[in-house]
Amino acid sequence: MSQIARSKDNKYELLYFPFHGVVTALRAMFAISDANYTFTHPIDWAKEKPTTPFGSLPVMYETDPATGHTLELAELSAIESYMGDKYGWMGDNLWERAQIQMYHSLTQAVFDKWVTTVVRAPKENQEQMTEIYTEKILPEWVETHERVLQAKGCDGHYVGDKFSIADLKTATTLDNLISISGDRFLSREKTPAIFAVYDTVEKMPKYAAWKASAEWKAYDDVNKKLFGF
Ligand SMILES: N[C@@H](CCC(=O)N[C@@H](CS)C(=O)NCC(=O)O)C(=O)O
Repeated sequence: MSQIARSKDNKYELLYFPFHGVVTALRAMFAISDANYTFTHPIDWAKEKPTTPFGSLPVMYETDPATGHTLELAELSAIESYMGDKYGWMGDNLWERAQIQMYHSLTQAVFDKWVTTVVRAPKENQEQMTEIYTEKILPEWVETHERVLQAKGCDGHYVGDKFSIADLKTATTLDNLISISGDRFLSREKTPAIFAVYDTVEKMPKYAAWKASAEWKAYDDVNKKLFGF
């Protein structure tokens, strides 16, 4: 199995629903890599659910074309770190890797909290939960990340001078956070260091091409229809 995981010629399939959901950064990882990949979607989720490792998506399948053996990996963070390790987006040493995971985890958490506190709240509680999110949870993330990135010198990266999965997670999540709160907390004037990360990622040619693609736009349209952003 670890032999298969080491190969760079493998074919990847990323199974997830036909919207961005939680995989905006993960899909971008495939798009900016040179991996041979396809994005697939469940046809009948109720039937397919029990066939996945933990009854949820995303799931990544990685096949060695030489042997036909397939590895199956679930859990968003595990897949993102795995791709990050494969493609060199986890820093240059153990400590950098840990720092990258720390910032990546903080940003994944601020998105997950939106889903758990607001999106999944009963209709009658939604206004109150939105207020808790925008008054407390989101400003805390903004303050922490702007402070950390300012201290580092506003250079467009969380760790070292290289692109990492922490940079990508913030860049992709920022679009959602701005949809939620407008420019109340996040703007080029108020949070220049966070925007330096955003701009650095947006300028990556393969990322920009992916974000401009019809495939990305199709996921975006469904996302907007279902979740409003
Ligand atoms: N812990 C999982 C959670 C993923 C998750 O929440 N997936 C949702 C879609 S965003 C899902 O599969 N929902 C369908 C279901 O639970 O039946 C991860 O990090 O990958």
